[in-house]
Amino acid sequence: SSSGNTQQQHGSRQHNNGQVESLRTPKEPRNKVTVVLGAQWGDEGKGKVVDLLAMDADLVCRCQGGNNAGHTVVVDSVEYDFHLLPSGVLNKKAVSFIGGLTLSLVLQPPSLFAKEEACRNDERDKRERLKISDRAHIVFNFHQAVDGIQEQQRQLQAGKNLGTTKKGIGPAYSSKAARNGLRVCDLVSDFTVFEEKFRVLAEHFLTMYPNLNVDIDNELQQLKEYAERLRPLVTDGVYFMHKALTGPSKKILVEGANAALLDIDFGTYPCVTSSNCTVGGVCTGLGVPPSYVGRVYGVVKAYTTRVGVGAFPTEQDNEVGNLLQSRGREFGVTTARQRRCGWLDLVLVRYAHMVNGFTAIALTKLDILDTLPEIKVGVAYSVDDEPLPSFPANMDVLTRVSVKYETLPGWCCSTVDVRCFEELPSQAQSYIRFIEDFLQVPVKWIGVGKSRESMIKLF
Ligand code: 2SA
Ligand code: GDP
Ligand code: MG
Repeated sequence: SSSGNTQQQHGSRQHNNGQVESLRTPKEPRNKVTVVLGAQWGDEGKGKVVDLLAMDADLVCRCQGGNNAGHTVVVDSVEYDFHLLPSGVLNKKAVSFIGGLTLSLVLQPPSLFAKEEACRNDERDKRERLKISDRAHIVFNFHQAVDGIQEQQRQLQAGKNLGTTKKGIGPAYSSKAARNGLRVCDLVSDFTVFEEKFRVLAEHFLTMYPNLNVDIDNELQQLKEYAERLRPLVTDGVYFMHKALTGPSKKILVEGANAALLDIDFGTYPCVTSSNCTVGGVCTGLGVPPSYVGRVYGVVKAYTTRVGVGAFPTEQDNEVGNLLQSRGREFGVTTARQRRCGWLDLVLVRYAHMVNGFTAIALTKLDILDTLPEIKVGVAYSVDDEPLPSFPANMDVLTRVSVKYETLPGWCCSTVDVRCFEELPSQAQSYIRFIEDFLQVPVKWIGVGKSRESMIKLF
């Protein structure tokens, strides 16, 4: 019997060896994700690019930020604004996934249940088509109220606010980092435990901000209701993504919100948002291993805009800026604030490329430049006549840079009906080629209007 045992052990060892061998054979990641990221200060037209790519996607994910984002999609002359749901939700075949972002459950009514629901059919459809990660952090009423108070305090103390969207993003991410935040998994578990933690968190903010107006009991009552509405949509986000990445062939899209220069680590700190809006945020927000990150598309507006406070080297506080603002209808989608406008800053976009490693670029709003006889492009920075090798970390330095511009001829005719590169006026073609040469990244799409069709595909 002892020899029988040996054989058995030997046999199983051989079997294990076979498994080990096959584990050692390198395997290509199965369903890599395609990522769409803002390459400037936001509002580059990410929503439109995602909508276009989502037409044949199976899964569209948001991975960071919150309802500070405002993404516009125009289909059949109907304009949709998305704040929390991915812009791919218009494709009824795709599943929308809300991953590691801050989920606003601010009352009356929370964005998630508001007009975005209008895009959906019935309750059953919603359950199948919308999934929310159990690891998403929740933005509560007091987070939003504190955002407003902090902005007031910044203005009073240092004379400088950040120009936040006042959606509670900063305070909610602070709770996350302080490790007393509450997540979706807490909300849909034992409500008594959730209630206890919620009261502690609310009291914590009340201690810091005694004038804060919080109706804890009322909010808890509402949250209990929301928990029931959310429960069918909540899923283990990491396992959900793992199955999508390693299961049957799927087209997966990730929609970045905000943009590289608003990234908490790589943006124009402190005038930034509180999440990682660069490519790393895809991995940390969704639990996607880096080897599963496939194509990374940077969305670049043909000029630059910024909403909110902070340095903006190519800003044109003059007729050019006014023209870009009015022709481009540059107003915030979430707050209706007027966006500041200026020339395209390639130093900045090149910096965004250093961090994100763009596969290709979607250049939007080229049509807004149609009436300009000359177009300038920022190509280098210097401070006190000293050229800067790259994009400075220090906002005070960025405020003082002088920009070296290249002046390119305009085309002074409409591009809105153009649908292929060769039909663009030669000056517009040169503008695109200049950008590609400078960045050493190909331009894959050119936007010449708001609608889904107004997009020239180059390759
Ligand atoms: P927050 O609210 O804490 O994230 O604000 C911090 C900074 O981030 C900027 N930010 C944005 N910039 C451009 N677009 C955003 N979304 C909306 C839009 C903005 C709007 O699509 O138009 O409606 O005003 C967005 N969200 C945050 C913000 O201006 C602060 O500088
Ligand atoms: P996002 O936050 O990056 O999704 O961008 P927003 O939706 O906040 O802002 C972009 C605005 O530009 C929206 O009003 C879009 O409808 C519009 N838009 C996008 N691409 C183009 C384009 O190529 N031409 C024009 N004229 N408008 C565009
Ligand atoms: Mg926007």
